[in-house]
Amino acid sequence: MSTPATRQRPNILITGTPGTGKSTLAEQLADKFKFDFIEIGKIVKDFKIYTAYDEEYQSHVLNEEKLLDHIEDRMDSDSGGVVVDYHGSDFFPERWFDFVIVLRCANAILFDRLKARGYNDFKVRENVECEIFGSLLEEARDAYPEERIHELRSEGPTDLQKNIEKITELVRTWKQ
Ligand code: DAT
Repeated sequence: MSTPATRQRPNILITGTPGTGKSTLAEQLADKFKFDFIEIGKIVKDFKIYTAYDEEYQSHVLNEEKLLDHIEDRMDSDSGGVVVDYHGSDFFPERWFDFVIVLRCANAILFDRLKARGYNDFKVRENVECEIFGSLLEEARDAYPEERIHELRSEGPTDLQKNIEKITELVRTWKQ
């Protein structure tokens, strides 16, 4: 069983409302640090780790237990060095993550991104409301110690660069 105390490299969770830029950031971080990238949404689809399809949300309902089993060996390895991207945080074991990055985005920008993705009106509205209420930040705060959580703005290319720099610094000074 791996914990922040036993890990050689940190594990990073990138969370936030769909469309806030998680996979964009996570991919670049994994590439920069030579970390493994676990894109939960892709794994769920590729390995059919869901219980049903929700027509209204136009998405699969995640089988959380099966997903945890699927990634457990990698996440519980003391080598660490994993970037995980998911729009949820509270069902992962708390010990798995050294940094929990919560991306935030202005409603109008998020709206345009989700529309561009072809989401239906219901799904766009649900996600924009989720962002307005800060639901994913609250979820992270309920599940992880405050010092591991970093709320970062993700609205434009400058933010992306700043966020990469900020997380690079966190990784560099980790355990110092
Ligand atoms: P998520 O993985 O959270 O669903 P994404 O990484 O797929 O989000 O990004 C959604 C869209 O927004 C995509 O078209 C890329 C764009 N995007 C992401 N981060 C951005 C940023 N910092 N500046 C401008 N556009 C960004």
